[in-house]
Amino acid sequence: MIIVGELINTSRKAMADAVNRRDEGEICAVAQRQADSGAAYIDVNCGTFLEEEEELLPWLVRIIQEQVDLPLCLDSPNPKALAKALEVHRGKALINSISGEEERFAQVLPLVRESGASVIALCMDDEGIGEDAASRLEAGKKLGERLLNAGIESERIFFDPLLRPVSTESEAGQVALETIARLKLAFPQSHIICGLSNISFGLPKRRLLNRTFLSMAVARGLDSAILDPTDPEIRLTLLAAEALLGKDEFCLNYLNNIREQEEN
Ligand code: THG
Repeated sequence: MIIVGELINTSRKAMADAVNRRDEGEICAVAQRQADSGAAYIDVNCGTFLEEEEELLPWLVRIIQEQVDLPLCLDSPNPKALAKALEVHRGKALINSISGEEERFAQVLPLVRESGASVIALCMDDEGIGEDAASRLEAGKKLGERLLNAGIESERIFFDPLLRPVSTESEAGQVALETIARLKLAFPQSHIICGLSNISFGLPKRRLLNRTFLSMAVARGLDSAILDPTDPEIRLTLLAAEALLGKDEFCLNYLNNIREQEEN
């Protein structure tokens, strides 16, 4: 499972405050905790700062990569902010994101090509986000084919079925699960990712909903997620799901982790 740490996002009040104070110590500590918890990428999103995003995103990339030796998931719909962040990013980033929207596709594709980064491909286009799995899959397929035709290798593409809150869209979980299964068949070499915590907006016991959905999604082929890696329950759920689905030979990873816990 490729884990992307979600905590450096200014939609979270604590992070908005830290960025406002330009509190490098606090921001880097949050990055370090996620790295220590097994994140492969650290998501960086300062989208709530709108006007300042083009300055702030590269600043965050610089200070975080001085602290942790990990690639970052550059989370912005603004191609200029992405370009400036890529200029200072070390290693191969994960660009979050491209979509089938014509303007966005045209502006983000050159960044993917020139940087050699991987990219999150949102299953949507100028028609918006489809209501059912068939329309999400269609948008995802078209986008995937355009990326492959542009020379982006399958392994660099992370499809995102787009997870919506079940509090306002009861079918959102089901639609995403079906889309994941069908994306997996259509693009077996690519990755499938989702922003896990979206599912539980507006409901109590969000972590319960997040980790329950995670195990269902892993069963359908999800192999990457933007989530809070510092939540110990979510890590255990992932270990259990992978063992139960035959993704952990002889359950070795499960056994080793449980033993480690018992020793502590
Ligand atoms: N797909 C892609 N990228 C994404 C998302 C996605 N990036 C953003 C988001 N969705 C994933 N990241 C988060 C980060 C935080 C939360 C949800 C998703 C979250 N935060 C609490 C809140 O806003 O209520 C935090 C409260 C707080 O601490 O203040 O839920 O789907 N490609």
